[in-house]
Amino acid sequence: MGGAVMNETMKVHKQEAARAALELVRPGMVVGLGHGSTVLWAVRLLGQWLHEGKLHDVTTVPCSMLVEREARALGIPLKQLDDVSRLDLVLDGADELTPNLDCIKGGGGALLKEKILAQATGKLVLIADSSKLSPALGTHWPVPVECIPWGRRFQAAFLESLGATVVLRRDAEGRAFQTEQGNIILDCDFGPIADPARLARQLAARAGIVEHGLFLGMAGEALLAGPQGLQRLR
Ligand code: ABF
Repeated sequence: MGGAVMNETMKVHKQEAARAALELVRPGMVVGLGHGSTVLWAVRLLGQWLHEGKLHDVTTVPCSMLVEREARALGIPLKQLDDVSRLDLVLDGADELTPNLDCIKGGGGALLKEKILAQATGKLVLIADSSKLSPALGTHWPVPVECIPWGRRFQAAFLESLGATVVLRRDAEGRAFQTEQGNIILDCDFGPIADPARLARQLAARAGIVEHGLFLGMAGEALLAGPQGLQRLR
């Protein structure tokens, strides 16, 4: 399948997953918004539904400036996390996920604030193209590790000692990518990870590592769209 056809097909799947997630939104809800293109499709559809009156009285809490800009441009009510007392639902994407809903996130660089949102709600719903489903985390996607810039070479050496091939994430201009918090990201290719929980503990214990992209046991549901239609994993 050619790249353009693949992209168009994946776009349709992401839109399908986003639509299915919006069916979970009820009037009066406070909904956290993660980052990524699938969430952006949900934001665009939410804006349309609010405009058409299909939905009303929804407040969103975006976790990235990019998604916040899109929500604001569409007239979607939004608040900062510290201005709400609860998050009824969080919609977010994933880079790779396993059938038990563990996932790797952070391909878009927003993993820290995404994980804050994920831990602030009782209902994290992942939305993705079904191609993100994998037998083991790390099969198709590196684990993003957000570090403070100071001492990054020592962090890279530590991550290599855990078995990773480490790449400093760069922006389009070739500069070290900066997260919204001013940190760097080391993309760590471990290959298929036999014990994600153990790796997560090792990463969390390391001074200088701010956050990592292993989201384990956090999602309550995943809506995956693909050639076989919509899959709902719980
Ligand atoms: C965000 O969405 C990130 O954690 C993840 O990297 C990205 C997935 O992007 P997309 O929805 O564009 O596939 O949640």
